[in-house]
Order: sequence, then structure tokens, then C-alpha cells
Amino acid sequence: MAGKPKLHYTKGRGKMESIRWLLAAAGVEFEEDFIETKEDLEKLRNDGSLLFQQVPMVEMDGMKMVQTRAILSYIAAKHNLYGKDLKERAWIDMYVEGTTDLMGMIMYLPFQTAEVKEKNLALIIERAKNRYFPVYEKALKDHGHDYLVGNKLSWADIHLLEAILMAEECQADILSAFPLLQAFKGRISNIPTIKKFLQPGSQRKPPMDEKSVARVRAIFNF
Ligand code: P9H
Repeated sequence: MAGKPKLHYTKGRGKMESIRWLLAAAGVEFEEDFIETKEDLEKLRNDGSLLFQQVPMVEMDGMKMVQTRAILSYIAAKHNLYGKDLKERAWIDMYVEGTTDLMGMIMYLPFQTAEVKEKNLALIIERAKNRYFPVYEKALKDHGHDYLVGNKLSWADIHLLEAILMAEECQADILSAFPLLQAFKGRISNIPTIKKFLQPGSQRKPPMDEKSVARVRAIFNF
């Protein structure tokens, strides 16, 4: 039997967090090899382990996979979370890219100066409420199903729950005008594998504090 996937990244959420989410939701156990210093990153580079000299990197099924999106779609397809046909897959891709854009904006907040942060936080809240969440609310309303695509749990649902929780960290009542998303959040959070991932002590990572920001800056010259 193949071993557990091994994740190479810092201890923070960053670009790896969605991979942790998807593996956990799929019920796949994984190991983490944390990059704590510049030297740890250099070692992986010198080993020839990083195709583009970047992380996330995941060792899985005999590959050293890089590029977050490639890693995520491989896991989604492998674990039946990527739709039943090309059209479902296209919808999952569209929904996932929307939530990726929203999460991308949130991900860079801790690295910004107070002034830029304040401006971006307002923009994120505006975009979440007016551009992104209405799309998912309407999708759920129009087809009346429990899941975004194909009446079955997919990568799109897992990614959306991650985005909702991140957006709620920006503004606690951000879902107040989205009753179907509130119900969705409750439902998806209660799927046993996800419920477990949301409990303390799991491999889910907390939001970045000042110390982790400094660590990431030192490692990546960022
Ligand atoms: N296309 C950390 C926290 C939040 C957001 C981003 C980075 C890109 C993918 C070294 N990896 C700052 O840049 C740290 C990528 C992957 C790829 C990296 C270098 C980043 C961060 C670390 N940077 O989607 O996987 O940008 O390895 O030489 O580029 S993550």
C-alpha cells in the first residue's frame, strides 16, 4: 500500500491550507514536513524536489507534486470529488476559482501595512457580499440541492466552506444576508471527516499571527 501523502510547507495556512482541507475532507491521512528556515527550503531545492523551486510540494503516489491547483485537482479527481462528467467538472472549476480569488485576497492581508490592510479588508467584505456569496446562494436556491454541483459533495463545496470560514474571520456576520449559505455551512461542517478537521488538535492551521508572518518573510524573502 502506498504511504501517506507528505506535505512540504511552512506551519502556516498559506497556499497549502486548501490542500490540507481537501485531503482531510476526502478522509486521507497525511504527514507534514514543516519548512521552518530558509535552509530547509534550500535543502528541498538542492535535492531537486521542487520543479519550480517553490512550495507547496506534496509527495504522493510516487510523485513530487507542485503547483497548488494541480495538486488539488489531482486529489479531487482521485477521491471522486470532481464531478461525474466534463460539464460538472467545468462548474466545479468555476466555483473553485471564484472562492480561490476571494481566499487569495484574504491570504495576503497579514502581510500588508495597517493602511493597505484596512482598505483591502473593506474591499474583501464588499466582494464577498456582492460578487461571490450571491453566486453560491443563488446556485443552491435554483437547484434546491444540498451541494453546489451534481447533488453530491465535491471539491467546490469543500473549498466554499473554507472560504466562508475565512470570510467570517474578516467579519463575523458576513453570511447574515445568505440564509442558504448559513444552512450549507452547517451541513458541510457536519460531514464526519470535515467535522473532525474543524475540531481542535487537527492539522488545520490557525490564522497568521505576527510571528508566523515574520517567519514566512524570512523563509521566502517576501
Ligand atoms: N503557482 C505565503 C503565504 C500566503 C500566500 C503566499 C511560494 C505558486 C502555486 C518562493 N510559493 C510568498 O511568496 C510565500 C508560491 C507557489 C504556485 C514560494 C519562490 C507564499 C505565500 C511560497 N516562493 O500555486 O503553487 O508562490 O515558494 O522562489 O517563488 S507561498
